[in-house]
Amino acid sequence: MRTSIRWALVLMLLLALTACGGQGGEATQAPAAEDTTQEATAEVQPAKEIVFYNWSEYIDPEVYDLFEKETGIKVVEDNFSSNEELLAKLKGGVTGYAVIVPSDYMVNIMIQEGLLAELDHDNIPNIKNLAEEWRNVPFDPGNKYCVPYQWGTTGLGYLSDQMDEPQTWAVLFKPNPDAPWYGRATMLDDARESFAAALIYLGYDPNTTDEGQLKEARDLLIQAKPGLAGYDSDTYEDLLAAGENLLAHGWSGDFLMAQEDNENIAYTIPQEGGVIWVDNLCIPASVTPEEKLAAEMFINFILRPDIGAKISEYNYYATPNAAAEKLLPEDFLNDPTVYPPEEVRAKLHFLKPVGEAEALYQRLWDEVKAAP
Ligand code: SPD
Repeated sequence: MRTSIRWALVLMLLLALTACGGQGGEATQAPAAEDTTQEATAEVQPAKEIVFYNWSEYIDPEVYDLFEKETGIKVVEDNFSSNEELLAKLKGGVTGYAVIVPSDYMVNIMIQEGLLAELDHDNIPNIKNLAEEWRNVPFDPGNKYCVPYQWGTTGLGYLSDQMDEPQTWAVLFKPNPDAPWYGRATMLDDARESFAAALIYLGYDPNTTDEGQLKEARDLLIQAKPGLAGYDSDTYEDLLAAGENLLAHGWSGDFLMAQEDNENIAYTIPQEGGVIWVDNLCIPASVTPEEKLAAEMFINFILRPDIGAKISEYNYYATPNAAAEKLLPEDFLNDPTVYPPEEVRAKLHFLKPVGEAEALYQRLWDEVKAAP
């Protein structure tokens, strides 16, 4: 390559980097073309459109517009309601999803099943923005396959103008026909989450593989059914906001988001404890090279400090991105629903893979769902 052309390219690259310097993150661009060798013709170009398979209401849709404006890549969103639904889709051989959002224990399962692609960290320089504690998570050391997206807790949301703060999971597991929330309460439509609530109430490990303990939890979940309006992981917070239900088992940020519609919504972790989790951005092994590059560019964009902060301000979940956290307002950082205080954190459990017992959880959950 002639020297003058080389310098022109260097200058253009510098200008592009300067243009995005104000964001505090690395440029979200396809990696610059190497010198004009024969391999350059075979270089992968990012897909023009990718599908993001996500939990519902979990990202500010404006992020898609900003990403498209910057890269020309369109992101289309599809939703799932539980980790098991996501796993079944991938195991069933579905293709076309470029970025998925499994929780901690499910990342572990998916790695073991060979369902995830390894990330090319060269395409995700903003990974450096992650807080140290999220760089080496036990389910994916060194972020080889995934990048933590948001974290939160599972507890009880309730209408504080219609009932006192629930102190114990007994509000669900000892149904009382005289309680105002009887028949106006929901539990998550999620085997591991609902079993975790029952196991924690019983004083057992929420990751137990003991069949006797699991059957006890199944019986407790069945016992709770008459007091429930149903199992729901997608609209429970809206039903609370609308005053249709008074009590719901669900995820912290969803209740905070619903507070925008009903200021009486409150959230608590019962005295027996609850679940803490982190959801992660990962790429299925089935992607094409073009989708993979576009997916990595999208993940890199999400890891930009301003975008990370924007997402947390939208969905009210805590960010694992230290640089993004610096941009969040004080009242957000001091909100105990987002960042539980130490004494509450001590009562929270991460769900872990349970190996062969996974099938037992699913079978017992089917029995719960089928019971009257
Ligand atoms: N509306 C977004 C909810 C995200 C919940 N993910 C948590 C899964 C924990 N098992």
